[in-house]
Amino acid sequence: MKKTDFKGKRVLIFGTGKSGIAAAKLLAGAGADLLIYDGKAELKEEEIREKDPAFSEGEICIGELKPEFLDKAGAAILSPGVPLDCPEALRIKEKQIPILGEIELGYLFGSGRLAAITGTNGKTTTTALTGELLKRHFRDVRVVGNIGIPYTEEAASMTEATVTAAEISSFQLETADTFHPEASAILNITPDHLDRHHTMEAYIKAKERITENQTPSEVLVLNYEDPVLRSFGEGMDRRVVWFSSAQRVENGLFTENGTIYVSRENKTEALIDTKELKIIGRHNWENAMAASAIALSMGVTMEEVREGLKAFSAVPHRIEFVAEIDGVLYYNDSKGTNPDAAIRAITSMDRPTILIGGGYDKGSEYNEWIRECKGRAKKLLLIGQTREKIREACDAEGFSPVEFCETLEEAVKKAAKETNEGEAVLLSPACASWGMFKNYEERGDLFKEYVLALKK
Ligand code: UMA
Repeated sequence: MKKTDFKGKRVLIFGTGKSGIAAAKLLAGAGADLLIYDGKAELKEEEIREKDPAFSEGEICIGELKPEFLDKAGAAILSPGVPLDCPEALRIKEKQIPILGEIELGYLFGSGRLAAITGTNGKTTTTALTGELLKRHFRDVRVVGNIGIPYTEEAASMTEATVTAAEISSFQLETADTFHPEASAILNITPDHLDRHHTMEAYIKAKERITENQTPSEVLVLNYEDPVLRSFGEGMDRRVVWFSSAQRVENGLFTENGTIYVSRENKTEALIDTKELKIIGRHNWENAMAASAIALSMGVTMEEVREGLKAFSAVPHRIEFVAEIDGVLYYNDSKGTNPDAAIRAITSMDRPTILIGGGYDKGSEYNEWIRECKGRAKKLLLIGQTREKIREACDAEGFSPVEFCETLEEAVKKAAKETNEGEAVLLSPACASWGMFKNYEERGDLFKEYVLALKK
């Protein structure tokens, strides 16, 4: 579909969260008539109207999707959280109503140059960092997508001079059809969101869609140490730029003896000593290399990249230092929403740690995470739906002690009581927040609130 196709068209907005609100605003501005739908039966019409002025007009349907909406709609915009195989989406497809993801819509209305980043872990840090590096060189830089700023919120005000860094999740890639970044990156692929994608193959396929519309001369940044990505890149008709934290690569970036190097056109140049980075851990060197690869490919200079890397600090909720209370360090890793992210957090800790984990069940396996906790976590406090499943993994792996808590607040208080000076408390759930919290931000913010309350 084209931008102009929306004028006078009735468009079904599926989902009334951040993406739905931004898409509704954009489309109302483009002269579309809105049909607003949310499947959450508990919602009330007034609640939706009050969410944002964008929903003050237009018909609203909640719970069961009424047939009239399907009869009237000329297109449907899916929020990322809506699976393509849910009954309502299937009904929309059956009626042959064109389905566009919110990202696709943002892309259609946006302008300028675009870099897109995906991966199981590190994509928020890498996207934020890419944005910072681009800002050193370009005047109008936008950072959008899964990071929390919908693409559709920024799209209308973009110009040809705009340069965008977009964090794109596997959910968003499922419905991104003509989406075409000039540079893309896949950071790593480990099991996540299997409740939504059902199989690892489908999850990998979704991630790989990020480069689908790129041409052979366009840049695809890939992690050389990720077996899935290595074989994907080796057969790929793209300008592949590798990064590796373990060995030298040609035409790419690598880390050797604590220094990040850039190798291109038969020349290898030191970029930065990793000690100069404010973000810690090997996984963050990888994020820094991926962001630098994108920025360099878009015209940012080595010196600008170096300065940007030095200035950048961690994003909130990602192994974020919260406070030191009675000699105990508190870290918030609420964004550790899958086992692989949680492994990165626990392996970054350099002192005995009480770990708070558990949450919504996405169908993940926890054994590897628990193995990494051995010798690092002195105790595991579990909350949420996955408590039993994680305890079973602990039993299987011989990890103890483990205790259940009813709430996050109870877990924080218990952790504070049971830690001594020189130790740490880490919230790194390995699970999504849904069910107990609105999102990982709310979970992390509440954690920080409970921790700071210990001071009083
Ligand atoms: N809804 C339905 N039916 C469904 C699913 C959802 O009606 O089957 C409705 C819900 O009732 C709710 C609305 O849709 O009213 C929520 O839509 P949403 O889940 O897409 O959430 P948004 O607020 O639009 O936020 C989305 C992303 N959320 C998800 O992908 C789940 C945000 O990523 C993103 O920041 C935002 O768009 C802006 O682009 C969050 C996330 O958890 C951070 N992402 C996952 C991750 O990082 O692992 C992929």
